[in-house]
Amino acid sequence: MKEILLACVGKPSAGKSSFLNAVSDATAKVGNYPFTTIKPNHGVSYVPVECPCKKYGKQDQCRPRYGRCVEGTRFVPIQMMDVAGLVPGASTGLGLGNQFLDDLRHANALIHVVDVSGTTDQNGKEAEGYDPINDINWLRLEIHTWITNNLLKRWSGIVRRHVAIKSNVVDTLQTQFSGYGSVASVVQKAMDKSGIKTPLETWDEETVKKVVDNFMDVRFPTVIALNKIDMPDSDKNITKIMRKYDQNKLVLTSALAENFLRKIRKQNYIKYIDGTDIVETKEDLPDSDLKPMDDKLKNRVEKVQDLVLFRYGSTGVQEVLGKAIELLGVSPVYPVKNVSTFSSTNSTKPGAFRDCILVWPGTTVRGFAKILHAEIDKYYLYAETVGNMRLSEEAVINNSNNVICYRTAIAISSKSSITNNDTNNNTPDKKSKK
Ligand SMILES: Nc1nc2c(ncn2[C@@H]2O[C@H](COP(=O)(O)OP(=O)(O)O)[C@@H](O)[C@H]2O)c(=O)[nH]1
Ligand SMILES: [Mg+2]
Repeated sequence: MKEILLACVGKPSAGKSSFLNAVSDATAKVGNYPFTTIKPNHGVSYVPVECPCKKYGKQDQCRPRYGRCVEGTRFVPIQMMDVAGLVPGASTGLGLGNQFLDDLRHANALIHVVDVSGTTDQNGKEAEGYDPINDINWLRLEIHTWITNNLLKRWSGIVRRHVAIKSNVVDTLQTQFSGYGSVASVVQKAMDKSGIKTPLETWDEETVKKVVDNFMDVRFPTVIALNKIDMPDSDKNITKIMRKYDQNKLVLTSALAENFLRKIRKQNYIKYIDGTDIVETKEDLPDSDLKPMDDKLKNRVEKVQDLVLFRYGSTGVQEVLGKAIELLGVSPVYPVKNVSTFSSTNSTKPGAFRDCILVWPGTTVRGFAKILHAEIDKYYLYAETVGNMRLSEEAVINNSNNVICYRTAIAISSKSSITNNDTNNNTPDKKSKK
């Protein structure tokens, strides 16, 4: 499938590369100075979703083709991008300028990594008592200015054409916004949200800005990761920000703590369960094969526990991805060839719930057939879910019908399954238009 792409944005030294390291396999370069990562860096991460293997007692047989499943929590691959070098003034060419903004066009959602410690200024230079609220504001403003300027530059031409061809507002705007990976339904939502009813040819600059504001909300859902919560001054900044912003979009993180825990877990000093505050050492598990730690390392672990794990419950990095998926509204679907064994083949070969695909909200049973394979759509007979219950073609896929088996008029070779079909249309760009 075409993976979901999340873009990590934020000022230099906010902790983007560290965050990416903490959630992915790719090794983004880490450094304490601006522009470490000149080229946008793509990596793979895994988002946790509920796997039906638990509900149906198939945990032992659950064999994800991609990602993994840990006791009923399925980790589904998504793509992450490091958008480095975004500084105030980027929309007018400062820093590495528009190049970074252009990268955003491919992202489904943004993760704004904010240094909540107040120890770096808006350019990532060392500072004291800097207010991170500035960063939340200027970054949004840069993206806003970038989109607005692109629009205003051509405004008179846009209006002339709009009037000449008697177009409607959504179509006219969609023509302009398609470059940002938008579709008509996104523009429609943005217009509904903005409540603007006046004809486009009468809009002033303020109205255009309002439209862009709403477009941004719909097109680029953003999770704000308040990073560096382990640092001394973070507390008071967190309280301030929590009061001011939608808490539903805020997550507290320490990328540093997560990377540290992962590192010493790999070195076999601790057992650590991602996304929790559970860290066990040789002292906790004397019979385990864990290595004993010296006092220095012990102290560091205790510090991470005191400053991060016990105070906030986890390092927060997993939660950021979960939140992004939640904001996008995507949900997992599990196509199977047998609704009793949940296997992907018609044989009795073990291996349940091999495939898991994230789909956009509103995806129907028939729509998903198309996403899986053109031939399944072409030779479609019917679809069924657990208990051999038939599903209507128009049924919207949800948590209770997301294990789906398709019956087709001819056998569709398992070789031509979803897994090697990259040309499917499971992107928001092709979402059904209103
Ligand atoms: N204390 C602390 N430092 C962090 C954290 N995350 C990143 N850093 C440090 O901040 C600096 C910049 O991090 P980096 O990931 O290179 O930032 P980027 O420029 O946004 O990619 C490095 O020295 C990191 O070790 C964190 O959660 N806590
Ligand atoms: Mg970086």
